Order: sequence, then structure tokens, then C-alpha cells
Amino acid sequence: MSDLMTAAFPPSFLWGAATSAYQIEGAVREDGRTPSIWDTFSHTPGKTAGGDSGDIAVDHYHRFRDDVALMADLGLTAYRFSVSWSRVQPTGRGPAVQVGLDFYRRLVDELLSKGIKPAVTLYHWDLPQELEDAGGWPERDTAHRFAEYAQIVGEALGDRVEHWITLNEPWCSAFLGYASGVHAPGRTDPAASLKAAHHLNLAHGLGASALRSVMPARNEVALSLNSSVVRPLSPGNAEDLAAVRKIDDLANGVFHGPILKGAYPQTLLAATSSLTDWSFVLDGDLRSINQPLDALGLNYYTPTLVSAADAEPRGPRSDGHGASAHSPWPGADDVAFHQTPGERTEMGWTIDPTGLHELIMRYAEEAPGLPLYVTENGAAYDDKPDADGRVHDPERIAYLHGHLCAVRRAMADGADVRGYYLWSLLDNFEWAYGYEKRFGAVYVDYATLARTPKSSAIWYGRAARTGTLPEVGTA
Ligand code: IFM
Repeated sequence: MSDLMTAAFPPSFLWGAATSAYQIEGAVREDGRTPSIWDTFSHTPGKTAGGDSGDIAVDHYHRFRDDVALMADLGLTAYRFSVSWSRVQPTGRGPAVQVGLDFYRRLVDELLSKGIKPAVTLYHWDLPQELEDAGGWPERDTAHRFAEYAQIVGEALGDRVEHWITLNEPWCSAFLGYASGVHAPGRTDPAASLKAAHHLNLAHGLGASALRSVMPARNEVALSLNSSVVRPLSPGNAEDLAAVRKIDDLANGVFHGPILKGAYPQTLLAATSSLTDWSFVLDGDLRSINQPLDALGLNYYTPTLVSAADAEPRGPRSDGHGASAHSPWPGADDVAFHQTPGERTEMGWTIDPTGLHELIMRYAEEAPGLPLYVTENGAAYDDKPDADGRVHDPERIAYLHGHLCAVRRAMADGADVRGYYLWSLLDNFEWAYGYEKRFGAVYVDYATLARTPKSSAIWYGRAARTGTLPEVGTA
């Protein structure tokens, strides 16, 4: 066994789990909450597996104290959750509903009373439907509405929450929501998706400033990107390398260009010029977006393998983002996506911890000195209770072990990684896949909503308590 596999993580390292509001809360019609785009989308026939919706989800809204107790029993030290915008600001504008904010105040207080650090994500894909009706993310005003909402939540929770994330995975909001349409609001307009991406960037920048204007300076403001590790099918082939460049711009550069460097990559502007002239980027926008960050969140599941789209397809194709006749990659019809070889999870995503190491090292180099968190990482498996009601998930333990080793290796290589949030605390509503895919460390029986920690939860809890990775096969 290599020394790194047994090397301790620093005592300050956060051992967390992550969730999001629409995926777990339920209670969609309670206490003044209004529909978000995901309520509308999931109630549109044919949009989610089995017609599933988050109406009840795992009823966390009513069971949050039990869920916090579960985390405390396991030994977790951090919890990342998101706020439902339409629970706090039902029309997406104007004054807040206090009862909505009170739910999050109670949740935060419960976490703090158990010694668990809360990390708040302001936007995890559930735009108030009223704002979509007014144009959604392709409409500039949505970014200003987000800043107003950020200020409201910052005022309410900024005294007790240190860790803040403006947006979760804006790539999914922009490109799965407005280009391929497999996510809410289900639009299939490539030009609108690029506008949406810019307005999400602007929302991040304006939201970060709004948070800072009302919160103590010690609080950390970050955002979570599902940055892709893009690899060529044939590393020696110049056309495949050009395909990597294009997808890297559309997956990564479109966000970290303006956010970290204050500019969109020229290669991105050129590759999308037949769709848009980017005239929606107004004077001053890039300055607003390029706010200094206190930390960066990385969400990682699997690498992306691409080639030039040859007339003769080279092997099976898949970009892992669901079936749609419309591509989530605007301007990249000349790129083909391939299945990375190797073992896969239930999502069909290849397991490759080297990608996580690569991603962390890339950010450590591109944004030197910026603290990093893995804000999501995990795997879906077809978990089932055994005759005694226990849920054994050795594959998930192996997945977590491999990826946590990659994190530890990146730290040994000099990256400043401060924490890891397993996705997800509980089995939950996996968007277009409904409840078919189970990502939880805790099993949820959807008939009774009873929670049972899987063996991976016990294993991960041991890691959290000891600061070292238990051997696989010990839970
Ligand atoms: O469930 C999602 C989460 O909401 C965002 N990141 C990826 C997860 C797994 O698909």
C-alpha cells in the first residue's frame, strides 16, 4: 500500500456531503413556495423517467432534523445544501417570505448545534417559473434578480454560514437547460444557451458582490463548476486535439475565462460566431464577473473523450448527458463524443480518479493560491437492501476510496484542497432520471421514506472521524 493511501488528511479538512433543494426537500406547495422551472418541467409528460417529480422527493423539508442527526452520527463535519429561490422569493423579485427563510435558519442552526459546518449554494437549477416566463437566463434581468436574491439570503444567514457558493454547475443550467433541453426549462436554442451562459456568469459576479456587501468579510464566496477533463481519442491526431480545444472552451473556458481571467477565450468566440456575435456582453460585464473569489468548488464524476467527427464513426459515441436530438455543445457539430473505456457506474459514467487529480492540478496551476474544494463527487449504483435490511455498496466504497486517494495525491503535489463533499447524502431525485439512479450514501425507501445508511456511509464516516481512508472492505 502506498504511503499516500494511509497518509492523514489535515485536521481542518472538511468531510462533507452535498444535496440540493429540489432533489430532496419536497413540500413544493408549502409555506408560500411557488413553482420553479423544475416543477413545470417534471410535470410535463415525457420529460423525466416515469414522470417522476420532486413534489415529495425525500421529504427533507419535514425531516431535516433527522437528516442532520444522521450526518452527526456518521461523523460528517460539513454539509452543502441549496436554497430554493422560489421558497424565499416566490416571484423571483421583491421582498422575501420570512417563513421560507426561517426553514433555512432552522436547518443552519441545527447543523451548527451538531458541529457541522453549513455550506450554502444559492442556485442549484431551480429558477422561479415567473423569471423563466419573463425570459429566463437568456434574459439579462435574471442576473440582477439573482443578485437581489443573493443579498436577501446573505443578510439572513451571513452571520452563521461561512461557506457560500453562488451557482452550482452553470454549464448544466445553460447548455442542458437551453441547448439540448434535457433539463428544465427544456429549450433547444443554441444561441440562447450562450446568452444564458453569459448571464449566469454575470449573476455569479453580481451575486458575489451582493453577498459581500452584507456579510462579514471572513465568509468565503465561491462557485461550483462541473469542469470537464477533456481528452483526445487519439492524442497524436491534430484534429482530435482541435476537438479537445473546442470542448474545453465550451465546458470550461466559457466560465473560468471570464470568472478567473476577465475574458472569454478568443477560440470560443470564433467557434460560436455563426450562432452569435456575443453583443449581449456589455461594457463593464467582464469586470463585474471577474470578482476575486475566496475559493473554488470542483464537481467531478468522469472524464470526457472526444475526437473529430469523422465520416466513419470511430467506436460507440456518448457524451454522458442524456438522449436528445439537440446537442448541448453549440458550434461543435464537428466533434464526436466517445465512451471512455473502463468500469462504469449506473449512470454509464466511466470511473477514473486520475481525472479528479488532473482537474485539481489544473486549477492549482491556473488559479494559484485559490483554496479548492471538491464540492461534488460520487456514484450511482443499483443499491438494494439485503434480507436483514442492510445495504451493502462495495462499489461505491471503492469509488470514494479511489477519488479520495486522488484528492490526497493532489494535496501532496501541492494543491490547497480544503474539503470534499460526497454526492449525495441521500438517494434523491436525479433530475431527468427521476428516482431511478441512487447516488446516496444513505438509502431511501421511497415507499416509506425510511433512511438506512449504506456501508459506504459507515466507511466515509470512519474516514471523517479518523482523517485517514479506511481500507476498502472494512465497512
Ligand atoms: O445530481 C446531480 C447534481 O444535482 C449536480 N451534479 C451532478 C449530480 C449527479 O448527476
